[in-house]
Amino acid sequence: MLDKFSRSVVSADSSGKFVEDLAGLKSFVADGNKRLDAVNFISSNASCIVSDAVAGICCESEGLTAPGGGVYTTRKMAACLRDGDIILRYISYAVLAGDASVLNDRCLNGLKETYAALGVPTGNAARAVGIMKAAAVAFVNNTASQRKMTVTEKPGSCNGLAEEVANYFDAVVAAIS
Ligand SMILES: CCC1=C(C)/C(=C/C2=NC(=C\c3[nH]c(/C=C4\NC(=O)[C@H](C)[C@H]4CC)c(C)c3CCC(=O)O)/C(CCC(=O)O)=C2C)NC1=O
Repeated sequence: MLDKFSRSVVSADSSGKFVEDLAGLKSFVADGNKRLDAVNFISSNASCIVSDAVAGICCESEGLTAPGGGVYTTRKMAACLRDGDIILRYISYAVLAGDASVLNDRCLNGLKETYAALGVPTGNAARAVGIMKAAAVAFVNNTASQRKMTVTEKPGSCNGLAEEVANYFDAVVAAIS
């Protein structure tokens, strides 16, 4: 697993250079509190984010809860909610580290094959990830209408971080599609 610092060292070493991305590392440090707040905001709303996404796909695709559907039986529904939780948790690790390697190596590696083997509908799974993305981005930007946090930062100051978070969700969709 790499974080923003170890990633810089590994890539400098592989080309035999000193670390050059010092400006990038400096802003990573400077934005540390924003990053911690973003992780806190995502993780403290995790069950809401996940259950809303799974409820969303069930409303949109009624076949999912019908006999033979992807979440038919409480066992499968529980597995689906758990997967949403796992994915969100690994994304929160990536946000903390400022690097996607923990998400890629420990969560996404082989997930597409697992879903194919079990017949988990990846289109619906990708849609659930998309709904989680919209919610998480709203939390990071502090625009979630019902759950605003009191922060000293100006509105929009977490745009860059929200974009990074969005990219992690996009990576999940790409990995299972
Ligand atoms: C380390 C990280 C990690 C990941 C990523 C992981 C995923 C994961 N999801 C699984 C199953 C599953 N995943 C789902 C998920 C869904 N079904 C749907 O229709 C929805 C679209 C979707 C929810 C959004 C379901 C229903 C199963 C059970 C499938 C079955 O057994 O038939 C399984 C098979 C074993 C099990 O049932 O526990 C794995 C390994 N496990 C891990 O340990």
